[in-house]
Amino acid sequence: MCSLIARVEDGKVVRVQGDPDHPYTAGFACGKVNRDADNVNSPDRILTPLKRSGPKGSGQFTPISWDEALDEITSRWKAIIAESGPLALLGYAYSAHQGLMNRGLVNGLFHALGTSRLQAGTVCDTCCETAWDLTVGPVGGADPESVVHSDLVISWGADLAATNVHFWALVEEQKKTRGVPLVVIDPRRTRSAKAADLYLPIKIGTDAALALGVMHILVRDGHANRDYIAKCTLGFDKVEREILPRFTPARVAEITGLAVADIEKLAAMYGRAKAALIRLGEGMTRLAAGGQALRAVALLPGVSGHYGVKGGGALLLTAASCDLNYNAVRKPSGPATSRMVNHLRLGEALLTMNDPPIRAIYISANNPAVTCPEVHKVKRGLAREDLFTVVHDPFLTDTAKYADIVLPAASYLETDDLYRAYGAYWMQWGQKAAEPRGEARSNFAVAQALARRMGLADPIFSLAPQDAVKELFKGSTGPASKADPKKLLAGEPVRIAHEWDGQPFKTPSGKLEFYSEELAKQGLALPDWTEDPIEAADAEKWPLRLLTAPGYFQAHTAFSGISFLRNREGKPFCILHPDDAKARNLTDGATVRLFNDRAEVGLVLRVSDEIRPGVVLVPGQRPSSEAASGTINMLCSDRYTDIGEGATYQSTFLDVGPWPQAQQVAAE
Ligand SMILES: Nc1nc2c(c(=O)[nH]1)N[C@H]1C(S)=C(S)[C@@H](COP(=O)(O)OP(=O)(O)OC[C@H]3O[C@@H](n4cnc5c(=O)[nH]c(N)nc54)[C@H](O)[C@@H]3O)O[C@H]1N2
Ligand SMILES: Nc1nc2c(c(=O)[nH]1)N[C@H]1C(S)=C(S)[C@@H](COP(=O)(O)OP(=O)(O)OC[C@H]3O[C@@H](n4cnc5c(=O)[nH]c(N)nc54)[C@H](O)[C@@H]3O)O[C@H]1N2
Ligand SMILES: [Mo]
Repeated sequence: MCSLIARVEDGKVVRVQGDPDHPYTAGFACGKVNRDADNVNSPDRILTPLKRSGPKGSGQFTPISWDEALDEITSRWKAIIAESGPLALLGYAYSAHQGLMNRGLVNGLFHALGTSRLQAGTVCDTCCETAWDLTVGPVGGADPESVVHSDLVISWGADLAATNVHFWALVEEQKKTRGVPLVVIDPRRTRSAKAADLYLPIKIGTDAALALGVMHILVRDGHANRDYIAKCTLGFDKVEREILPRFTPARVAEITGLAVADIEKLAAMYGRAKAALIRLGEGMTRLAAGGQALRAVALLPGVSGHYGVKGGGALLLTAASCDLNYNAVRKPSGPATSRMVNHLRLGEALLTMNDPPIRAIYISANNPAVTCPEVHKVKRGLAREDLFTVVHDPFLTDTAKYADIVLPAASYLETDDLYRAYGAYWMQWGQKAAEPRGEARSNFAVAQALARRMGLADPIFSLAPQDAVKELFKGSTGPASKADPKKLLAGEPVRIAHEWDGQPFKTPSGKLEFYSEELAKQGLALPDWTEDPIEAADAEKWPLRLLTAPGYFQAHTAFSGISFLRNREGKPFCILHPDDAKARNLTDGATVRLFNDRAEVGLVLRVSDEIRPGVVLVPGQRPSSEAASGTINMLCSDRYTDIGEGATYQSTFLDVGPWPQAQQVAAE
């Protein structure tokens, strides 16, 4: 999203700052991006291709040339394809900080080769996105800039001050200048929550119950917008009859851990508002019933009719509204369908997939040895002697340590790309600010080099980025298609919001779907909240539940090459409520052991009442070398969410105790 200015001296990026001329981001860049010069210049950058010279995972490598690296990769791939077919290859490429071209063309390479395909993003947003698509349709939500018309803002499971800073600035301005109230619904008293007029410290995984409770009260108090419901929604009558009677304020209070008075207050504020804007976060969907949670909240503005009012409605993502010709880059050629590998089940795929087994993997812009659930399975898979692994990354990550060949990646400041925000309606061409350090190469360049050596003739693999980007606009529709290529390539930001005419619905019925034919097939026809039986059984066994939230000074592991930010974030830590710490005789600052049936990890303890008792918060995911021991995803299962086959980090139950080796670690 951010529009940035990079200062370059003698070919070296010396400073990155926000571009004051951008209409939305307006000169602001967050504390992480402000340090991106340190990321580009980090002493930890890999500067040449590397070949493994020790056991897998040991991190022992010797430098080789690009020609040697590319020759080895393509000769191995050709041999594997000849013996086992292209499905034995897996391209496992994700997003990091890249735009549409650097991310897209790596996928394009594997699409054209006809390999096994990555069902990408299940680690992140497929649950919330699929739930949104099945409810509202594959369309963008409310424009965050419409908040200037809102009379109530609800941040529902999003820590805006951390993950949506530009919108946060606008929200704060509305609060200050127009007195627009802010409600925050989050199990953690986040920085955003501290600024709220009403903060609801909801129990993890109970948002559907709260949303249905608010609907119950709206109906009870005559605040349901019957005209809007009749005109623009499908199946509300069934919800009203079969579901809402069960969600009385008293029962919702019991489920959510909130006070009846607070639930009533939220419903009254929402019922009175003329244009309430709900900013939906992804955090609440990373658990077993995450899809139903997202869906219930996304339905709320249908009951009040706020979807039809400028400044009202709900926003999860904006990306779906940008109708570029993505296939030009992502799917230049190759079979229409192929074998799929779920992003979050990498370990499972590497260990058990057959006919053919995965014999080669190419990992790019992703650090699954830290960020995937069942991390130990991922590592066991990557340790397979018969697996040929290539990792393309600017850093020697936990994952790269398992590679046979490591390729040095350029950062976003060292490559041309087209960036489209997913939380606002803007896109922009970001030109290369400096040449890549050492011998680093962009994803785009490496995909092209590999494609040529593999004999792929698609023109996209020989176009310069400035020409390739034009392919994205061929046959595109909507506001993005109207961008003037000259201005775009000159770096002018392009606004891609559609003309506002109420929230569009692109479901099968063309309406907001309270009842979903598609979801009926899996027994989820209507929004509902029920206790998940596996979670309930785990909760019997383990006293604490895991809450994950973003690291304030880290984003996953991508900024771990910046020592300033590493230090600001502190050593990998967990947070326990004072009551839980006391009951276990644990004190602030001690190294503690987090454990369940799956594994144990060692983190520093912080004691704070920013969470409820019964919860252990572990912000971010940190490289194993930074913690006393391990990474948090060793404790998380690779079970799927109810909708969208997403990750369920927060369906993790565990306990915390003293770290037996604490003294030893301190001595070291
Ligand atoms: N417990 C828990 N686990 C989670 C989450 C959670 O909330 N809790 N969140 C999940 C979510 S939302 C996500 S998106 C995933 C993120 O998971 P990952 O995508 O694995 O995230 P990063 O650690 O940022 O890894 C990105 C890698 O890309 C590299 N990189 C940066 N720029 C470039 C480039 O231009 N080219 C190449 N080739 N590489 C580059 C970085 O150095 C880094 O190693 O984690 C998921 N894991
Ligand atoms: N600083 C920083 N910024 C980031 C990232 C980062 O790691 N660090 N990651 C980036 C990525 S890849 C993504 S996908 C986005 C995600 O950004 P968001 O969509 O904002 O999602 P999360 O940050 O995962 O979670 C948001 C909030 O949900 C809360 N939450 C957890 N469980 C529940 C629940 O059951 N109910 C409710 N109501 N709330 C709950 C958490 O406490 C957290 O405050 O952020 C991006 N921005
Ligand atoms: Mo994400």
